[in-house]
Amino acid sequence: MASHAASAPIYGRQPGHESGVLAKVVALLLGILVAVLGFLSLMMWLDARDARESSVTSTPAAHEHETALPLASFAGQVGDDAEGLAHAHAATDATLPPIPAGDLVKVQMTLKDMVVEIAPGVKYNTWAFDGHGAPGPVIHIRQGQTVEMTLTNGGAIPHSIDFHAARIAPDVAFRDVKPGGSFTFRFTADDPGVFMYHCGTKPVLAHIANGMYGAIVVQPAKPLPEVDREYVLVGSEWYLNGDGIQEPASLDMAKARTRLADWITFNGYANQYVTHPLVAKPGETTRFWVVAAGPTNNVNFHVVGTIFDRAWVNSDVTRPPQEGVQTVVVPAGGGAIFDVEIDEPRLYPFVSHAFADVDLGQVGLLKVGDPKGAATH
Ligand SMILES: [Cu+2]
Repeated sequence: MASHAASAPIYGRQPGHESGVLAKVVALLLGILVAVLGFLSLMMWLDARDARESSVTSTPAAHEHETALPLASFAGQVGDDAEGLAHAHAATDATLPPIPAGDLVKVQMTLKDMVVEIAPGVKYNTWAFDGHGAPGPVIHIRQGQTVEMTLTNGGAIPHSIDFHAARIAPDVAFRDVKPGGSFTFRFTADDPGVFMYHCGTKPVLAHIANGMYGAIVVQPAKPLPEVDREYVLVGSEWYLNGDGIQEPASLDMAKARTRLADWITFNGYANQYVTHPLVAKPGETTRFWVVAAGPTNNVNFHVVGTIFDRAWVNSDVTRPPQEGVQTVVVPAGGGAIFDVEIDEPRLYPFVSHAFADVDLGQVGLLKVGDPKGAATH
C-alpha cells in the first residue's frame, strides 16, 4: 500500500492518463495556432509586397490611398515674420471687467460676420458676437442681478444666444434671430460661477467653431476670498479649410467632426499670452476664471511651476474649493475657478496639459514680477 501510494502520483493510471491527454490536446492546439499564424504572416508579407510595389510603380494608387481621408492639417502654418506679427497683435485683454451697478444689467451685442486673426498671419472668417471676434465680450455680474440681453443679427444667417448661467425655456429665450432682426430676453442669474454662453443655432458645432462663444462670470452673493488679479480665459479650437495666410480660411466641418483642430487657443488667438504675458506681482494671488468653449475640446488647466491653492471644480462655489491640486479638467461647455499665489519672480506657463493642444497654441505665460533675463516668449 505504501509503495502504491508513493508511486501513484507518478505512475498511477488515472492522473497520468489525464495529464497525458491534456498535453496532447495542448500540443495539437499549439500546432494549429502556429500553422494559422504562419499562414497569416505569409498573407501579410504578400500584402506588404503588393503595397510596396504599387506605391513605387503606380502613383495614382498611392494618391487614392492618401485622399481616402481628405483632411489636410494647417497646424503651425503662419505668415512671414511670425514673431513680428505675434508681437504686433493686440492681445485680448483677459482682465475681468467690473460689475455694472444696479439690479438690471443691459447687454447688447450685434453679431457681425468678420475676418479675424487667430494666429500670426492666419485669418479666419468668423461669426462674431459683438463685432470684435472670438470670444465675445466677458459679462460680469453678481448673483441675483438680472441680465437683459439684446441680440441684433448683423450677419447673413440666423443666430441665437444660449446662456449656461440661465434657468429659462430655451425654445423661447434662445430662439433664432433672423438676419437684420433683434431679440431681447431677460434672466436672473441665481447660480454663481463662470459659465459659457454660445450661439445655439443648428448646427451648433459650426456656430461655436466659427467663434460664437464667450464667458459670463456670476460672482456669488457670499464673496469668494479676495485676490489681487483676476483673469478670464476661454479655451477653444479652430478647424480651417485652408492655411488662412493668402486669404481667410473658413470652417472645415469634416475636421470639426473628426476633431482635427489646426489651432487651439486661449481667448481666440494662438499663444497670445506668450508674447504678451499676463502679469502678477510676487506674493500676489491670481484668480483664473476658465471656460472651455470647445466646440469639442476640454481644457486640462494647469499652471507650470505651481499648484492651485484653491480650485472650484466645475465652478461650484456653493462648496469649499479643492486645495493643492495640479490639473483640473474644465469640460467643453463648462467652467472652473483657480487661485494661485506665487512668490518667486519667474515666468509660469499656463496650459491645457493635453499637450497636443499646447502644440497648437493653447499656452500662455503668467509673468510674476520682473524676472531678470526672462524672455517673454
Ligand atoms: Cu450662430
